[in-house]
Amino acid sequence: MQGSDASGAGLGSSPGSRSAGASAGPGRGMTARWAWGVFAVLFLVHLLDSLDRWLLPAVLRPMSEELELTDTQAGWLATVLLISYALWGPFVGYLADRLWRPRLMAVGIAVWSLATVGTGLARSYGEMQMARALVGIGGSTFGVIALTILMDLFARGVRARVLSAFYLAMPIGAALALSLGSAIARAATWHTAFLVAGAPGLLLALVALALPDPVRGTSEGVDEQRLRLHERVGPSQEDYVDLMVNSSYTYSVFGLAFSMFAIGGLVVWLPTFLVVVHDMTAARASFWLAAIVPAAMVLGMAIGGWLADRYSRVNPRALFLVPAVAMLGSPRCRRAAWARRASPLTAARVVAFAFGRSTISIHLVMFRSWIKARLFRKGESTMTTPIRVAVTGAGGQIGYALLFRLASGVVFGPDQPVALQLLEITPALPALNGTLMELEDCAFPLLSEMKATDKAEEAFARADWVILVGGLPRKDGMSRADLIRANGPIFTGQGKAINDAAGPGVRVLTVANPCNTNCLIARSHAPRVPSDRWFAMTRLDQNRAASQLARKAGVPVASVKKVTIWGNHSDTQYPDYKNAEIAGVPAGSVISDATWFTETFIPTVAKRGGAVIKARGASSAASAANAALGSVHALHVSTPSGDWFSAGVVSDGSYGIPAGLIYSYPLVSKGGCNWSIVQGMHIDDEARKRLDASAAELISERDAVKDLLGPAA
Ligand code: NAX
Repeated sequence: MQGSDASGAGLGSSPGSRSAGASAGPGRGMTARWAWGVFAVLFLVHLLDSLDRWLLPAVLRPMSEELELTDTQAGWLATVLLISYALWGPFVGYLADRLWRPRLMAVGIAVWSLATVGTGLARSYGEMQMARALVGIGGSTFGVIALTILMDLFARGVRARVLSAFYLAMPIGAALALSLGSAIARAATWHTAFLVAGAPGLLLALVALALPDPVRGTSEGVDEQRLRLHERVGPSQEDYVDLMVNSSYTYSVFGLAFSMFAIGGLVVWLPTFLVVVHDMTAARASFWLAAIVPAAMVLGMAIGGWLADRYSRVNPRALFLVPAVAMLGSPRCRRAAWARRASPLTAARVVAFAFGRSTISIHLVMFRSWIKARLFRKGESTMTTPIRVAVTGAGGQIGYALLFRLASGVVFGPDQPVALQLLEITPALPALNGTLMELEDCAFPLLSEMKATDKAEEAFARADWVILVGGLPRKDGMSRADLIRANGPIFTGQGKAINDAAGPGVRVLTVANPCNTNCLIARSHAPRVPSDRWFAMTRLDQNRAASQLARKAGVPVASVKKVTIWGNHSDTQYPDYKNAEIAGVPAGSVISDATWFTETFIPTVAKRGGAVIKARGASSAASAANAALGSVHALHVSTPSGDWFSAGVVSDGSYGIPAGLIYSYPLVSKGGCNWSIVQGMHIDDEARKRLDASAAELISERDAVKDLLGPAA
């Protein structure tokens, strides 16, 4: 677990850190210790909840015999509980959105504990049904509220693991019910077992009364003041309608409902089944179940949580796929267990059931994240989960030109809050703090949070975008080889930090030069970030090329489309004028001077950076910042039809370029960074030579930094 995430205190602060609003965390003055304290109480209550659920099946036979219940009547005792649980759930949700949740939860725990004691005191089937219905109501109150509290306490990146840990209470409770519960029932009576199980719950209800109530949604990283406002406003009817028409949500709910349908029957009848069908004694059945069920559940939960956390970084659908695979595997194991009538082999059945059960926690992580994001987007515009953008070298000249526009909303749109996580070397932090002050003074409504730090892991924590600007700029007279050796080492550490700390869907844009090779180095140290998430900036060259073409043709720059920069962000790049269009026709038809392209256009674009340095005494800054923001925006939105844009990406071998190089191609995006390389472009012999020359340069740069490349190279 990453420290700050796991702490529940969200993005922590460091000596060099400063926050414009509250950082992601439980809010209401809660610390990480409180978060884990609350977790411990909820875990214990959950354990008791599970113990009580398994106690009924553990003592079902002696109870049925004493009360002379038919199997149907015995089954109804569980059904009554589930019906009251399901019917009460929506009311609890409504109340939990409005009241102090720990108090509401304490009432629920008290009701169910008293009802458990009541089950032990029941003398008739009617009394027993009444007690079980109350257990359902109390359990539902706890179940609904506990999850909402946990998800407010712990950030998205660790939730699957926190929930998996929370659900570990289930196997322990089940084991206690099956072993101790049935032993008490055999040594004394089943009544005593319920009396013993109910009593500790009353004590825990008192403890729950003292728990703090975290601000709702705070772990999503939105400013606490805004969240409080949202708490007051509450969800609208439109939010619920949105939820209902969301297929991910509805499929998940149906999936859960069906899994509960299967599991409900199993839980009630498994001990009886072993006794009646497999001719086991009650003690032997309890022994096997008490050993196998918890082991299988622990295994399932640990593996399920781990797998989902791990693979959701690569593919967010893993949160669905892991439970789906587990559920699909379950019936096969079940059939195997039924076919072999040897009792220990029932383990296979139980393992399958437990594994499927464990994956419920993963469903829940996903629902909650989605619901929160949805509700906040629908509330007021500033309620949306912010996009976390980490910028390195934020105190430099490009950084200064970039941050204000980023915070203003031009990149991600007018409804999308942004959180800035800025990295600088330690000596540059004081100046960067001045920039933070200025950002604060701009009062950008979409800037939900910002911090500056000299620690890469902190800057990249949960980042959705990382813009790597930090590094030495090329000085007049500095060779490219000098620059490569000077900047390359920065990207080994930053690549590792991205790998370890960034969000699951992180995208990385490398601006610092040599940007293609720096991108290659960083990527080689971040094996968990897929290859389609890495970009090197050639947008500035694209913009320069478009401006040159527009100026030569005497048209507005907006008329110039389909400008491609092929290859390296260096003198060997090929600004492709042959496939470019001016006002919808090939650029070559509008500009008839063929020698201008080769003798003026290509060298001007390729050497523009050097010309700016000569003229200004410093490298391009505002135009570079503009290009960086343009690159991110182009990937974030859909590319307008009839156009494309350029960026260095990991070559897949398209256009004969060696796979794995960071090579600039023409790209189109479908939005949400879902991009592809434009295929089928005409490349004549002259263009071919230029494409290959740039690829050769990139290969030699790669060779020059071989010692800096990591495991994913
Ligand atoms: P500045 O020197 O103004 O800023 C660079 C900043 O990076 C400094 O504040 C420095 O303290 C910081 N820094 C250095 N090492 C760092 C590290 N290890 N971690 C975090 N921060 C670190 O340069 P600036 O003009 O902003 O240029 C930044 C980079 O962009 C340079 O490498 C430059 O070559 C590159 N450029 C890339 C362009 C492109 O089209 N891809 C064009 C413009 C620019 O030349």
